[in-house]
Amino acid sequence: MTAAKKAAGYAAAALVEDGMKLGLGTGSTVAFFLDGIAERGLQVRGVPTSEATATRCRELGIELLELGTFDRLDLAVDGADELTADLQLTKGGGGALLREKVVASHADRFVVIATPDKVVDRLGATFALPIEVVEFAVPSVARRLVALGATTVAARDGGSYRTDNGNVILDATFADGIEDVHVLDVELALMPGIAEHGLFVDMATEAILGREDGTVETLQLPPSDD
Ligand code: DER
Repeated sequence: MTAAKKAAGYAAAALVEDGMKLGLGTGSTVAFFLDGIAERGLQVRGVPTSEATATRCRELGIELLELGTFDRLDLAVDGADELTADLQLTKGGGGALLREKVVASHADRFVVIATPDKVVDRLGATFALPIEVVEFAVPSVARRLVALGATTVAARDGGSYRTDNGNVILDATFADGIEDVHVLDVELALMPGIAEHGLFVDMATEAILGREDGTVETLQLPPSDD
């Protein structure tokens, strides 16, 4: 899978231009994106979505940018755990979903980098949906997730895992997949105790899928009916 991830990461790095303000995702595919930026010697600034990405940027000499110092980012690039052909995403396997969503929400262009095996018909059936929850509310949120149709709900690492924000992650599976991501997106957003959830609905503008032979395929949003 390494060559495929590298192909996707480097293809995304080719989209970067000098002077851009970037959103910098988290994960093993993004690691190649960061390498690609550094190899091109571009003068860019980026908001990291995790402590791990911030550390890697410092090592590579990529200048860091803080939230609140800009309105929009030119481009955000991040991985995904699952995606559908219409670019709805599940994210958070790496635990950074809250910062990833905040950063992506500022981007004019949000490019997902992944491998073709992550493309599914329905989200949430094969890879659990990660939900970041404040510790106090974990039992409450877990019960409510089951009431919303989750088949299994498990606190990551038996409840010992903490995000960069100090919260717990509940991983929820949906045996038949999530029927309507727009509905669940709103239900989770309104549930007290959830800090953020890993459904990224109508956020990605394109996806670059890397293959083991080094080639890539780009998925674009289907034309809208309007
Ligand atoms: O959103 C996430 O947390 C995902 O894990 C994602 O970034 C994918 O990481 P990967 O490139 O290591 O598979």
